[in-house]
Amino acid sequence: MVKEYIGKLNGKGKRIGIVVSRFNEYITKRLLEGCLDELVKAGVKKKDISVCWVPGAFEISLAAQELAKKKTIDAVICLGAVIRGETYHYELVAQAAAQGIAKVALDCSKPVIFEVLATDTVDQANKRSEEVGDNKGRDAALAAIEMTDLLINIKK
Ligand code: INI
Repeated sequence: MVKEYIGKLNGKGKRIGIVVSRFNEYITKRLLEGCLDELVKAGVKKKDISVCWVPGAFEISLAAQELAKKKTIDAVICLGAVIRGETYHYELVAQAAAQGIAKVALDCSKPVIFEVLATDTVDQANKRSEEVGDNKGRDAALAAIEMTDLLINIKK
């Protein structure tokens, strides 16, 4: 008999930290709204959600690390928007965010969800953060809940 571990999309009792960057706030605000809506729909209580704002995507991993270290947080969701063309150091910011966030997940052994959009254009970023329609903040919420549930089941 094969043993299978799965994570269910049940947010009941799950405690979620969200780090969101102010840079390109018109995009990240919509990611946050989609994320919060999906968390609550999945059963996460508002009192169990903490939101932490940082200046830009580069700063996300440090705040994510501090949240992930807390015993009262089960998973951290990282939301940001890095758009090519706005700066020559696009690659540096996007890569630092991705690597930093991946490191926090492994160092803290907790789900740390990466939803820092990295797009060529503002249009592409808009299409991934729609109020109604595609919104990567919603996907991030579901990934956080599934991974939190999965880790609970693996550790049983
Ligand atoms: N931060 C972003 O979140 N998105 C960007 O597109 C971006 N660009 O293009 O520069 C950006 N830069 C700021 C960076 O994240 C830091 O806040 C800043 O370098 C201070 O450390």
